[in-house]
Amino acid sequence: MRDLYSYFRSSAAYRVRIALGLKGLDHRIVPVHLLRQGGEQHQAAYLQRNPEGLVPALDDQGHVLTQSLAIIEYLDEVYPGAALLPAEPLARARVRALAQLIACDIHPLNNLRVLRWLAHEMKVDKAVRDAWYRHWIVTGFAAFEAQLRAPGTGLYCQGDTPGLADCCLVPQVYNAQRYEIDLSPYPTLQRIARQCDTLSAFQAARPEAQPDAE
Ligand SMILES: N[C@@H](CCC(=O)N[C@@H](CS)C(=O)NCC(=O)O)C(=O)O
Repeated sequence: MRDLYSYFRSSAAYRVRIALGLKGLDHRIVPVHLLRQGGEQHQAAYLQRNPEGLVPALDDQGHVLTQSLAIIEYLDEVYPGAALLPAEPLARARVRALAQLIACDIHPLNNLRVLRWLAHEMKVDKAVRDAWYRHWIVTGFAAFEAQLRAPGTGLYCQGDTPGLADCCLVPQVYNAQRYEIDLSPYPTLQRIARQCDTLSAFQAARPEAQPDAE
């Protein structure tokens, strides 16, 4: 039994949904509503699984894992099938750097709890919060696009098979599109995201395909 604690719009959970699909691993989605009743991620039952009060968490045969990148690397190490990280150390480091550019340097600045802190504690109005959100995406995407100009890039972020960096890129592009960010300055990033969207693992992981989609 494998349960993924997920919210349809969570980009960190979206990364893991893609990885599960690419590995061909059966799983059940357990929705955690991030907004309802002050956020189900803060309820005691969920905090036992992830004391950070963030999704995703993966229960893999009774072992509870947190942090999307750690979960994806675990799945890659434990289960056969499509490799999500290349074997060669320099290529592996490049994939991790691309993944972390998004997961560590863009996403946390735009997370729900940060936006809420800006709104409620700092009294920042919506227009300024939206400008903040867009700023960190365009700053990160400019660097990501520059990194993609390296020889390692192929059909996907690294070579011609999808992997960890693509698992991170596609959900971040989804967020950028929700905020109507112009992606034309990032042609390689856009091309790779479109390529990913042709694959069933990416299609099945999309927010609108989730059981808790609204
Ligand atoms: N570094 C964590 C980030 C997890 C995270 O920030 N999840 C967001 C959704 S994408 C969340 O649960 N937010 C709830 C909140 O901010 O209250 C990971 O990669 O798993």
